[in-house]
Amino acid sequence: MKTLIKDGMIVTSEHEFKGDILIEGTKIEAIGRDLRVEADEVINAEGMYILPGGVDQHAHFSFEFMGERTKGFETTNSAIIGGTTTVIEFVNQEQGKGLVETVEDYNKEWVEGISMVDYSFHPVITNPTEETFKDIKNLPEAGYPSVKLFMAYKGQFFHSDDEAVTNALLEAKDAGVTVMVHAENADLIELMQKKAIAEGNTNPYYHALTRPPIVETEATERAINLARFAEAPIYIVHVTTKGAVDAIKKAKEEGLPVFGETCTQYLLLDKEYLAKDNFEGANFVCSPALRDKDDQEYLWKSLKDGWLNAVSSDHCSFTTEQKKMGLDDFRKIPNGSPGLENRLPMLWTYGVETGKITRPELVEYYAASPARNNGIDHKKGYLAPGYDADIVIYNPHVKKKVKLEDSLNGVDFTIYEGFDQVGECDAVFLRGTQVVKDAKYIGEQGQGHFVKGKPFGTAFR
Ligand code: DUC
Ligand code: ZN
Ligand code: ZN
Repeated sequence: MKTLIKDGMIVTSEHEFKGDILIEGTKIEAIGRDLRVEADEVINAEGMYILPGGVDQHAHFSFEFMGERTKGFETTNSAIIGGTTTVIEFVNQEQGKGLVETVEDYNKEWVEGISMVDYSFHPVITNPTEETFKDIKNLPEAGYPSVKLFMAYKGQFFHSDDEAVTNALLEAKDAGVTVMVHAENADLIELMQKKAIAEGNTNPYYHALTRPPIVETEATERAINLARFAEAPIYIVHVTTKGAVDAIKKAKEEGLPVFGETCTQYLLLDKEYLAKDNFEGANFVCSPALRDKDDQEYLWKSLKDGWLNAVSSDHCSFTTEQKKMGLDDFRKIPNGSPGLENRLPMLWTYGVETGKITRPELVEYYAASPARNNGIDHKKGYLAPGYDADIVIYNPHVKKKVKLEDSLNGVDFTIYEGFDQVGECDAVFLRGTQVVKDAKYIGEQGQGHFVKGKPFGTAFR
């Protein structure tokens, strides 16, 4: 089957030009002006932008918080409708199992045959034993060339101390495995949380007040120092605040291999959303907490200046019912908010349309760079012959508002409700198969494939 997409504005991470793309089977066969080829189907993309399918390197379809679990891969059509064709999922190590074993079992039970998006995995260390650290060197062969540790969340089974982070860094560096950390100071958070609760401050707003920017800045600086000690690269996930960006910037200026991403919600939302009435603020409880408008501006600038190298979603779908677990105590509100489907349209609307980033920069942060970071850039994140035909045809003429009724996130709210949206994914192709048509999802459950990542991603290059 050959499909020819004609006369669209093709956007790569370097430039944009008017042209055609020929898909043959699952791959991009050719790109150019006025391709003179026979095709089974010809799509006129005049007036549209053609982007590579997005790669979201930070998703939680299986996050567990105090026994509550997020919606799973049966809701990954929400990724596709938002132009993301590959997600990389964090999988918490199960007690009594190794990292590779955990991911393989998780894939079989929860992902394979269910996912609508192509996928890969980041194992998360929860059992910091010598055996676990030794297992890190087996990750590249299995195709998961990264490992994550949570410096936050004291008392939870997935919390890691500095010793664990350092051991992971020491073990990962020769194997080309990228160590990712969620950097927040767990002790400081606990101290502030206890004080807030003792003073009777139980509502969601205190989630933000007890995780101020300093807890992230301090842990980011510490993580960088642990990497400096281990002489290993490090990747800081969901950077939200000026102090943390500055720590990364300073390390880069010293020549250290330190990298970081931010997420859509930290670019668009601020902590006042947690003050919404009727416990609605709980929907905006994620960690790190939402910050202030100044931080948002600094994050946009940091993308522009190259201090941060990706924008992820940190997609994490808990329902309002699940959030109610923390009705009387904000510490029990499951952390996380959905947002995969909004990542591209919000970056377009609030980044490209406002001139904060260019279209090629958008492609870099939402597709190409996350593909390189995770060693899948031989197949994903680019529009070029030989690559998987993961393609978005973006219609920039649509103007609408984000509404729950249009959402596929599987829960009963969206954190971008009422936000203006410029443009939408008119068509999406996943390995050559059309899975969005006329802005509607038309794919099938189980169409997603595992993507094997290669070691020595960006952090090592
Ligand atoms: N933060 C969240 O908000 N959700 C999932 C995990 C995390 O660290
Ligand atoms: Zn995190
Ligand atoms: Zn996360």
